This record gives sequence, structure tokens and C-alpha cells, in this order.
Amino acid sequence: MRKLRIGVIDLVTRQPTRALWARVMHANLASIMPQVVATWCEEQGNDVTFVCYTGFENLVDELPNDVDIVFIGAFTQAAQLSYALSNLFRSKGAITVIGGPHARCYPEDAQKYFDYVLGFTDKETIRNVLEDCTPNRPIGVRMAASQQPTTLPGVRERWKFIEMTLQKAPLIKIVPMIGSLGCPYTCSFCTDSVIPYQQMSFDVIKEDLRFLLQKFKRPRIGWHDPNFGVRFDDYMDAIEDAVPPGSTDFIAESSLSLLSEPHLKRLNQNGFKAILPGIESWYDMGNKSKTGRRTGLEKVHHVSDHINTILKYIPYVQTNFVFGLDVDEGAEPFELTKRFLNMAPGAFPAYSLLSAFGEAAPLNLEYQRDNRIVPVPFHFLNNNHAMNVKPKHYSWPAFYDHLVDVSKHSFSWPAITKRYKTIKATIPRWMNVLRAVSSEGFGRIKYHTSMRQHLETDRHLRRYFELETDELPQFYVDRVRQDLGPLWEWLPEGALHHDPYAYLKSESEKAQSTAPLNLESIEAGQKADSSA
Ligand code: B12
Ligand code: SF4
Repeated sequence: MRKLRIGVIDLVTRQPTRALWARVMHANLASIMPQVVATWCEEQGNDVTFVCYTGFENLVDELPNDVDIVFIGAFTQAAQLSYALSNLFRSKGAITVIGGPHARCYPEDAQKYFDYVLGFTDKETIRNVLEDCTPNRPIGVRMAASQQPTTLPGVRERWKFIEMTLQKAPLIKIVPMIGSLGCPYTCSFCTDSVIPYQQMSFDVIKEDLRFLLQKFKRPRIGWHDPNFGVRFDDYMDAIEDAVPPGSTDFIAESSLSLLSEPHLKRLNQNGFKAILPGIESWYDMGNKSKTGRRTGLEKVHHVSDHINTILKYIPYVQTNFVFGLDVDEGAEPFELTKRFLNMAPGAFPAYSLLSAFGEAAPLNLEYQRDNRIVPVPFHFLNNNHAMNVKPKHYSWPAFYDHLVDVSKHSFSWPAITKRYKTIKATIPRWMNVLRAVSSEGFGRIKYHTSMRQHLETDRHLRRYFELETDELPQFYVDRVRQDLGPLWEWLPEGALHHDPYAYLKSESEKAQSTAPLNLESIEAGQKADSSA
């Protein structure tokens, strides 16, 4: 195979920025897979230029002009940016490849703008792309491994790319690690609800932890495991075996069901400083929060007690919620969230708007079948800037009224002060303040309030959200143009639009060609329901 000049781009964000939060944190939100792809490409003897785009770089200048092939890792919010980039690189003669959440969720759309669209990606997949490396236009080729990779290069192998990324993080440097893929739980809205849980090598983890102690006085590690600590004792044994207790700080996303008091003690001893459990809903997802059939106020009491216990051991707790689920009705879910915050004032609340990311989760078929998908441009699909499922039990203005109200309550000065006073550790308490006064707190209140007003005053926007027209509101076009800046010129014609029913159509086609396969079995998922 000839030696190739390869570009690998990790799109952490979708637009240029100068915000303080972005300066401090964006490089810490980098993905693992682009680093993995860069490592595999180098291993195969190619020249690799790696760029993690945090919003401060000039993307076009950072890559050499004469790359043969460019890999882009993109979340859906960066889809339009990635399409414009792909067009630009193709104009210079390069082959383009997209992988990551967007490629997994909207493969048919991505095929229109990339030569290769990758699903599950292992070393073999990358080798196949590099061997093939031909233009596939107008429709790109889809490639995927049959399952998630069983091993990935660890920190030591990815170090070159980690180091150059973390040079962009001025204050806090968080190294991304992963030890497991998939999840035993079956939260219907989640992309991992149908991906079997799989633990990766503890030997690699141990080696990486030791390696990082040579690189940092006190390493900070962000675990990217979708649900950290499913094999809790084995994980803790590995950490305890590798590094002295408390020598390394850890951050992880973990379900409440895994955070019992004995587990919390052990996490505390091992330096876990931040934990991000998903509460999601006061009426659903009882398994993962270990609240069983308890719902409503009863669940609020139970969960707030649990969160306060967690806060005794872990200084930073972010609780994740999803608003707009079909189980929600009236003011109650929002009022209960406010009650929860009063009862667990130290938790930082993160609110997601129900988002059906293409074929991310089987539940999306249901929304598509019920014609409830608003074709909001990808650029706004990041759980915060738009909800693309018409709510079952709310009018749009009523939904936004509740959302603005709960956001104002959560990021009011009394709530910020109470959160600050409840947390004693310096970095976590100030981190909470910074997040509240920046784009996540105040910024979100401003954005949701303006959306609420637009829904009232902009008739076209309202009709669009009511699914009465699919003509894109000017508001969205202007915003994408502004965010893409000079790259707007490279956005291919039609690339602001997508087929919101592509998943349903492709499943129906599959069902027809492989009858008697039935959609119910797809929706039920391939895993047995786990109620651990
Ligand atoms: C860990 C995680 C994070 C971490 C790390 C993010 C990161 N940069 O990787 C943090 C907390 C920072 C985060 C932030 C966000 N996240 Co997040 N996150 C996850 C989570 C829990 C696990 C993803 C993961 O790393 N899996 C392990 C990897 C190895 O597996 P994988 O993702 O399946 O990837 C496979 C393939 O897609 C492919 N691949 C992946 N990347 C690439 C790149 C290239 C170049 C190639 C070739 C292949 C390839 O190879 C992998 C192996 O087969 C998922 C939910 C889930 N359960 O999967 C959400 C998820 C990915 N996040 C999501 C979202 C929306 C966000 C945010 C936009 C939220 C927000 N508003 O801030 C931000 C965006 C951050 C960013 N960098 O752009 C959505 C994405 C949906 C979408 N289509 O865009 C998901 C799916 C959750 C959901 N809501 O359903 N997230
Ligand atoms: S526990 Fe988390 S990762 Fe697992 S299925 Fe539920 S939302 Fe997804």
C-alpha cells in the first residue's frame, strides 16, 4: 500500500468562539476515536496531521494542502461544518471520510457529502478504507465493523495526539480514557440501549494509569465509558493495583444504581472528583436510578437523598435530565425538578431537550412513525439548542414556558449561591459558578427565552415546529451562515436540509427485502432488559 498523507480532524465544536468556557474546557471534551484513527493510520506507515478543532483554530490553514484523505469525527451539531469541510477538501483532490455520532445517526445524509461513511470502526475498517481510498460520488460508501472494537489503543499509544490537544487547555487538563463500551441498561432514548456491554483490557488501563503518573504530577482522567463502573470491583481493583490511592483524579458518567454508599467510599478513596449520573425523568428509567417503581415526588425524595449522599464522597455532581419525554405532562415534571434542586442544592443540573438523533435509538422509529419529527437543521441538534420531537403532551409555548421557568430557577443567584455554599471544594464550587453564569446557565435562559418569543411572534417558525411547513425558517439559515463564517461558501447546496424519516424508510425497506422480519423485534432491541 502506498504511503498516504492523511488528515484527521476532531470537531469538538461547530463554530468559531472566543468564550471563556470554551477556552478552558473545549480541549478537554476531545473524542478518543479520532486519536485512535490517527494512531492506526500512523501504525500503517502513513503521514498523519491531526487537528482537534476547539473553535479557536483556522481549520483550513492547519491541514496541509495536499492531503490524500481526510477523516473527520463529528457529532450531529457539527454536521454542516463537516459537510463544508468535506466539500473544500474534495475540491483540493482529497478523499473524505466521516465517523462518529453523526455518521452513526444519519448515514444516508452523510453519504451525500463524504466518500466514506463509517459506523462501528475497528483497525480493519480503517485499513480497508485506506486500501480502497477512491472517490465515491455522488453517493459515498458505508463501511462498518460488525461490532464495537474489542481493543483500542491506550493513552500511551495515543499520547502524541493527546498531548497536542491538551496544550490547548490552559488551566485544567483532562485525559480521555475508556475502559468499556455499550451498556447493560436499556434506556429507550439511548444509542447504547441496544449495544451489548463489553469490558476492555484492564492491563491496558493499568499501564495507562502508570504512564500518566510519569507525565503529570496529578493526572486528571475523564472516563468516556457510556456507563462507568458496571464491573465496579474489577475496575477499582485495577485502579488500586496501578496507582497509589488518591494520586489521580477521575471524572465519570455512571448510573445512580451503581453508586451505592460502599461504592462511593471506594470511589472517594480512589480520587473520583466528579460524577455525572443520569436521572432523566421523574416518571421513567427507574432501573438505572435504582428507584424501581417509585415515581413523581416519591422518586424526588429518594433521588435527592441519594445525591446528597454522593456529595458527601464526591465533590462535584452533575445530574442529567431529559425534558419533553412522552411520560411528562403538565407543570409537574418541572416543579419536581425545582423541588429536587431545593432538596439537593449541591447538584449541578444539566437539562437535555428530547432529541431523536436519526437512527441513534430504536425509540426514534416510534416518533418517526407518528410523524412527530421536526426537521431542525443538524447544526442545532445537540440536546440544547432545539428539540426535534413534537411534544406529546405540551404545546410548544407551554413547553418553553416550563423550560425557561425551571432554567431560571436553577440558575438564579440564590440557587447559584446555595450551590456554591453547599460545595466546599474550591475547583468544583467555582466550576459550578462559571457554568451557571456562562453559556450553560445564563446563556441557555437567554436562548430558550428568545425561542419562546420567536414561537409567539414568528409565524413561520411556529408553523415549522407545528409541522405545517418544512420550509426552513430564516432564523436558522442566518444562524448557520453566521457560525460557519467563510466556510458557508463551501456548504453544498441542499446541505441544510435532511430527510427526518430516513431511518423509518431504511428499516421499512430492510423489512420488505427480508420479510417476515418485523419492526417490533427491532424496537425491542437485541438485549434482554436488565434491571440491575
Ligand atoms: C462520552 C460521551 C461524551 C463525553 C465525551 C465526548 C467525546 N468527544 O467523545 C462528553 C461528556 C464530553 C460529551 C459531550 C457531548 N455529547 Co456526548 N456522549 C458520550 C457517550 C456517553 C459515549 C460516547 C463514546 O465515547 N463512546 C465510545 C466510542 C468509542 O464509541 P462510539 O461513540 O460508539 O463510536 C464508534 C463509532 O461511532 C466510531 N467513531 C466514533 N468517532 C469516530 C471518529 C472517526 C474519525 C471515525 C473514523 C470513527 C469514529 O468508532 C467507534 C467504535 O466503533 C454518548 C452516549 C452513548 N451511550 O454512546 C454520548 C453522545 C455521543 N453525546 C451526545 C451529545 C449530543 C453530546 C453533546 C453535544 C452534549 C452537549 N450539548 O454538550 C456534547 C458534544 C461534545 C463534543 N465533543 O462535540 C450524543 C450525540 C448524538 C449525535 N448524533 O450528535 C450522544 C450519542 C448521547 C445522546 N444524546 O444520545 N459526550
Ligand atoms: S444507563 Fe446510560 S449508557 Fe446505559 S442505556 Fe441508559 S442512558 Fe444509555
